Amino acid sequence: MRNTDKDPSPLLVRPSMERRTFLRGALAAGAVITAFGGGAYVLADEAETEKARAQTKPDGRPRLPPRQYLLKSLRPMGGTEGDASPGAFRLKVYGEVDAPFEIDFAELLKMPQIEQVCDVHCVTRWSMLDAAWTGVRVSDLAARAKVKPTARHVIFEAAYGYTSNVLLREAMAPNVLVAHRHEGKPLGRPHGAPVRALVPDLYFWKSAKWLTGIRFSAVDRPGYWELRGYSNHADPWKEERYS
Ligand SMILES: Nc1nc2c(c(=O)[nH]1)N[C@H]1C(S)=C(S)[C@@H](COP(=O)(O)O)O[C@H]1N2
Ligand SMILES: [Mo]
Repeated sequence: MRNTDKDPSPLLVRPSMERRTFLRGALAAGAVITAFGGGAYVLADEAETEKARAQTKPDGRPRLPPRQYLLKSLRPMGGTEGDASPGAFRLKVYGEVDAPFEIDFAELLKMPQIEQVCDVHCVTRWSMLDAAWTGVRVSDLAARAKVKPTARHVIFEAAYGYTSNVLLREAMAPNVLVAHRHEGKPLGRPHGAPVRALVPDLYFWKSAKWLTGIRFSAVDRPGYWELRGYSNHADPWKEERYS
């Protein structure tokens, strides 16, 4: 499989970090940066960043993981887009389960809907705080599929073969969703419309856009970025960036 050239993937962005740091120093906060091939994004101001750095999460971890800076909105990071129409959407939930199933968009909306505000952290060092999302808990999908006790891993499957792997234990966290709304609107196409995974506590590449399947597995299956030098686990607070 391939990702488009346009994709400012972690791999492509990594060598340009010094330039990014330079830009950050050189530009006024709030400046709209139009990145080559990557879409526009807006930096948060220093005051917001300092405020976030001073905060801690309820479990004592700092609000902002090490060496992250703030954006005011998600930065579209590219990837090969799937079919964005809700009408075409099917989600396959299968693998190490007793009751595999497939649902369409209308059926997804009939499941319990979670509205949550959370932070996300990209390995290219931007974070976005307090983003509003709506979706269905992966744990609710797992319960419906009757996941077998032998399952240990969740593989998120997306358009054009993109996958990401998450430990089952971590994917069952209440803040892990398949999300279809962001900031009060249907998910935008660059952000994975109609449905993406949302795993807020791991680097954002685990949050597969244009989601097509959730596969439960007894064995681990490193995904697209995990096979290309990125951490298998991807905990932003431990700075698990590369493998
Ligand atoms: N299907 C798919 N999902 C993907 C990617 C991708 O290339 N393809 N990129 C990942 C990466 S590296 C990041 S940082 C986030 C970016 O999400 P955003 O474009 O909504 O900011 O999506 C993740 N999900
Ligand atoms: Mo990323």
